[in-house]
Amino acid sequence: MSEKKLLVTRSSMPPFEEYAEMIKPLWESRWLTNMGEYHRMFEKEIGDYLESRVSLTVNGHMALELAIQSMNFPAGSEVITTPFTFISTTHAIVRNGLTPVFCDIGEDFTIDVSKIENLITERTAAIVPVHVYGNICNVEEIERIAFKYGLKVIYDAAHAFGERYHGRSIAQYGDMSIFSFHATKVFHSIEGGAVCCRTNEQYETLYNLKNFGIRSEELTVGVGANAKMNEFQAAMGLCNLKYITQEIGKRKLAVERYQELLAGTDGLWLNRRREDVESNYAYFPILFEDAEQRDVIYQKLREHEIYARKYFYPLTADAACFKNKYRNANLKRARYVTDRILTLPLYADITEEEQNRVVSVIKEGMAQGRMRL
Ligand code: T4K
Repeated sequence: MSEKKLLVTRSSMPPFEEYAEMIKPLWESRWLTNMGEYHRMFEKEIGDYLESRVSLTVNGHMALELAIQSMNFPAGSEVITTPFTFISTTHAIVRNGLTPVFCDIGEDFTIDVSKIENLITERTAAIVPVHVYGNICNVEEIERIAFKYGLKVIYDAAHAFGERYHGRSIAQYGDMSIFSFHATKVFHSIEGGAVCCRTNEQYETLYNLKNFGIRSEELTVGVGANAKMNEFQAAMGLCNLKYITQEIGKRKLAVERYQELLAGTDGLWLNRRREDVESNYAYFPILFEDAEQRDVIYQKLREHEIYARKYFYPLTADAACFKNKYRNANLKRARYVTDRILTLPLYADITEEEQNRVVSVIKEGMAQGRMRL
């Protein structure tokens, strides 16, 4: 088939000349990393945008791993989290020597807050919820539970860049929130991430953890990793930040168009967006009533060079490296969703023709009913 490949997403790029201009001085200064000028500028600008004190990191995963590490939980502590996420969330917990306790998800694909309290033991130290697809968790209820039991909350907000809930930046929730600026995200710095800190002390701890604990040539105050963002990343972030409103606006139109085209399709549910959330339109997941049909249509789309993705299948609790290793609650809804979910191609400059192509394969497949793979 000679159709053009449609991938699940496509990085947005700033005008080439703008980035080229931006990185030119680096050939002169030869200062490429280790908290250079662009790092300082980007940390400030992104902090202003997110309305939070921000510590930049090399990627979103290290942001989460170091945010958790900065809390100094006793080894073996339990962390209540969602299994319906990218594998990074669970890895960040496990790589800190902590035990993930998987909680089921609700209708909106985020952690089911009504199931959290039953999972709390004397070893529970924290909750790591995920604003999956940019769907905002029930932050009020999570805050209430955390306060009642003295738990920390670290939000994996990798998908939620730029979102606001009741007018307040989503970066401000929990004890910390982390973002990913990966090339596939609504906003990116090639690779990159950020930890949103509440206090100066948190910010300084993060600084040590991402910079070997080094404070000066002769002073190393603690054990740390190397998770610094470099100047090329920061320059890309600064360029892309100028276009973020435009980027989100274009995605909104594309999402609304998918919604119109797919509304009312028998056997399909679309992601519901809340009125009280200013969305970033990060992903376009669709949920099939019939699990087999999801797999058939996934395959059909591929035959038409359309690479929708099963974000997120399998559940992280069922990843080969974690299966049967941890105490799992009843993950009934999460298992239902993971077997039926598909995220469609979505990016700022997706064309109407491309969207039509995606929708027509899906509708044809749905009309034919179950087919053999
Ligand atoms: N927490 C959550 C909830 C996350 O979703 C993620 C990352 C993290 C934490 C960790 O953040 P980072 O450390 O990654 O900053 C992709 C991304 O690599 C990953 O960042 C993202 N979540 C995850 C949901 O998606 P893959 O394995 O699906 O990527 P890949 O290489 O298959 O790319 C997907 C599509 O994106 C490609 O088909 C085309 C497009 N693409 C990809 C790349 C690499 C581009 O357009 N440009 C590119 O440079 O994980």
